[in-house]
Amino acid sequence: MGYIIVLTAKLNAWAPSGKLEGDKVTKESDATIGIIGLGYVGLPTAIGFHDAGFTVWGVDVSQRTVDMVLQGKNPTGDPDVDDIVPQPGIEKWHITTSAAEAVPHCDVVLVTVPTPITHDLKPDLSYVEAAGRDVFNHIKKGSNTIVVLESTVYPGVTAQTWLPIIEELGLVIGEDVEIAYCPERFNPGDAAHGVRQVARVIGCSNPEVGAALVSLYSKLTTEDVRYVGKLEVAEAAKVIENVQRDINIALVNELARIFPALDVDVEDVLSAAATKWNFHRYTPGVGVGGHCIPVDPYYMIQRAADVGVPAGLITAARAVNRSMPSHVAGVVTDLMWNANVPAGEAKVLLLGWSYKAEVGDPRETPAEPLAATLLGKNISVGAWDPHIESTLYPEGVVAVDEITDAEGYDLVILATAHKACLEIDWKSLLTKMRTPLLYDGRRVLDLDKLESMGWKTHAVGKPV
Ligand code: SAJ
Repeated sequence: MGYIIVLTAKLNAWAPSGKLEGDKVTKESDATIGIIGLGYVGLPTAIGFHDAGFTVWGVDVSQRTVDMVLQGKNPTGDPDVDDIVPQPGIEKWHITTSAAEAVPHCDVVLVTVPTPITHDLKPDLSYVEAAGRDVFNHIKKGSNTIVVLESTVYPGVTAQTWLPIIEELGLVIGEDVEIAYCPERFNPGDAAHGVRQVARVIGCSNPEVGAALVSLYSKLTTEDVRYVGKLEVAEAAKVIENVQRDINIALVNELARIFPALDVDVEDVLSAAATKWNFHRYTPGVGVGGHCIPVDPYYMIQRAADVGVPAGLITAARAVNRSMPSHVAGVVTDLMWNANVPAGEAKVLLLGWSYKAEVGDPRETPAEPLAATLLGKNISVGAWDPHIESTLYPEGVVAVDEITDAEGYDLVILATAHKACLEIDWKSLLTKMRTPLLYDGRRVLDLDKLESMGWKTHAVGKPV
């Protein structure tokens, strides 16, 4: 009976209705939410629940992150978080490096830790395991704390990773702890799709817990929140959302290699096709970066391999997108040789380094393999990105602190479509170029206007 009373207490704490019949819990009871991992996902989530009126305990292993958040500063690279970090001294906002301190206070603990891939492209679940162990180690017996994984994984990870730990620690599902999965689903650098504006799905083996979490997350976001059944359904939904995106981008990247050979600009073709009501428009580029799209497909590939089912399309899409940096490096090398740039003296300037516009995040950025391929051809590489700290560039890449310092280059590649990159003084840069070659790696520049200025313009998917 203890279980039902405890869970009812939690249901009631979040239920939009009032007191439950014959129950001592009132609507005003204040659920406390723990968030483990205060990165791009965790910190906005913690802030969102705090703004929704909950008491929040935020935990991060990084003392630097904890110190910055406690000072009201934003340790992530997402500018949308800059102005919303609660200021020192605010109520119901507790930030610590210690799960031991935080977890006993929490009714629900959300785990928002990285799920990267290893160097040999396998899922790395070490953060999920470590965070789970840290939480379960400090759960009070009989508390029926609900622990929710939000990180992107493949179907089965939550149960396979956490249930053995729960059993090892002698915890009882339904009395001490419940586990659930609710994928994070928002887009860094896109205020329109923050934690309070995106639809969510909840997976859990216990429908009552699923209902409680629907009620909880409905206080966080204005969009649809639904219980979708067992953990694996929600885990699969999130990973295939990003698999689909990777495949769609791979299609336009493959077309960006085919159509120039037919003397046709792929952008003209895509724009024409986009006049059809159900054609989904994507844009070819120097490559696909970030901590989601180029990573998540490997989780699905691994899971399919585990059960002996081929994932040829998903694998092929990854191969196409991973090949774009070297493809672009080959194209621009030929452009420089054809412009009689002396071998061994060529200098290339990358405009933008971050994996996508308006964020300062170098994770899996295609700029890195692009630069490495150019350096491997004995071509010097400089990079200017106002969103990236100069210390983050890999060895061999010259950090250009001010775009006005850039001179003597033979080719400029727009690698990231930051507004700041698009709006540089192109005339001034042109006067400092040794060879006026320009390559639009994101198909966002007005090439005709730049040609009229004196640039020799080229672009991904455009016939040379
Ligand atoms: N990219 C292209 N062509 C496109 C779109 C993107 O080359 O048409 C490249 C980008 O330059 C970047 C990479 O792909 O290097 C990923 O871009 P993204 O726009 O998908 O941005 P992400 O990685 O931040 O993806 C997030 C994801 N959100 C979550 O996982 C919760 C993704 O599911 C979203 O669809 C995406 O934001 C979004 O923009 O909606």
